[in-house]
Amino acid sequence: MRAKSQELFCEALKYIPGGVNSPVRAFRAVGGQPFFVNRAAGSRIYDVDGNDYIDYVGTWGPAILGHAHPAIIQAVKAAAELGTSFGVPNPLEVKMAKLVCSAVSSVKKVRMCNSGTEACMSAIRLARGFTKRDKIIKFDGCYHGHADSLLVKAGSGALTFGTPDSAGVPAAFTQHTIVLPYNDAEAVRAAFAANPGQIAGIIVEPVPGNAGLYLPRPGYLEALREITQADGALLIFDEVMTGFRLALGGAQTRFGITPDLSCFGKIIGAGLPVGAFGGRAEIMDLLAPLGPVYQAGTLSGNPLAMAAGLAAIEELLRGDAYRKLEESGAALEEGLKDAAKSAGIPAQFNRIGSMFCAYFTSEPVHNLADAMKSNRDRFAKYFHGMLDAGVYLAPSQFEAGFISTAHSPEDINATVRAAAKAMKQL
Ligand code: HOZ
Repeated sequence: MRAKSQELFCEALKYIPGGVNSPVRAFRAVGGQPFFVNRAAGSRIYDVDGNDYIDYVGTWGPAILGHAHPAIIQAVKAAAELGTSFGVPNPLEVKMAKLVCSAVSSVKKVRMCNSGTEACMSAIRLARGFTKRDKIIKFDGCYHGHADSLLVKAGSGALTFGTPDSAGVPAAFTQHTIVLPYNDAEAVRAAFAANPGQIAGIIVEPVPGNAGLYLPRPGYLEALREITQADGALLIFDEVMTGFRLALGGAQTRFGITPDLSCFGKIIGAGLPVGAFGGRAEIMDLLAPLGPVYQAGTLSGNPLAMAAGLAAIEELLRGDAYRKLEESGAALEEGLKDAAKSAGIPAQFNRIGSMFCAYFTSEPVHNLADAMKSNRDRFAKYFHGMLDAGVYLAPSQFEAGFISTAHSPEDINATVRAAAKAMKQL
């Protein structure tokens, strides 16, 4: 059925570790082999074998407008005609910085980089430089990219493949990382009480989307804000997934919290490699060349990436994208819940806006320990059932799904029909 993909994968295995350039793509968590895609448009991706799929991975978040949106393609083409990289400032960087600062009110200054990993790594360095403290708090199951000090009880591929604490990271590099359960404000209070004046900051995905998806309990993010403020530590929101997705101003706008620093990626580059971090001006001004915290990048502020991101954000500003995403999300949630119920399968469907995740457990999922109770064999069967019906979900229990504005009501209905069939076979 996917002979060409199989052939490519065999070839890839010879030259690329595991045959993939990012581990979750290898399908190891669900079994089988990845398919190879050579085209994507709107809500669909097309494999080299002539199959198409309704896509809920959306290139892991960036494709909020669907794939190959005409405004983005046009912007990238126009930028490419003028040169692919300059290594000196370009006007699009200024436009992007202004746009980010106006969309996210906590961000007074912003620096562009090349990935979410870079953004989080740099924000942590900046927090340490600003507070002159070493310790940081992260939460288990949260994933902030693959920088050494953050690969502790990490989510996403690290969790999927059972290496949440990666080999190759010296213990000394993570000795200042305190890991706590998510959604437990008392644990945070206790950590601050045990380490007074020593914690540089908390880094948190306000809505964790790298162990599936779960939501902050009412008051939890507020507590993080209050505790950090009282101790002189910084609150860093990793909005690589949620930024420009849950609202133009991200999760922080949706929940009404003002972090000190925020990290972005994904949508802000519209599918080109981009990250960004920003926040209070007096903190950001510690970055080189103004201050002593070093951070740099040859391709940072790349004109193609800026053009793509600007086109995406301008498109989001223009339409009623967030209303549409909410409607599609609600319809999908209702349909999938019904499908599980009529199949008699215990399942939790967590969703916020256009992000979602199904867990196969009868208990609500609020943190990593709850997420781990999901029946992963069942998830793998469900994944393949959906794939066979032409619906592509992330090939791991520990990833979120993403809906785009290109997903039509027909796409959602087709997905619900596929789920109803797949769930009956679990
Ligand atoms: N860590 C990414 C999702 N949370 C996966 C990236 C990829 O495989 O492209």
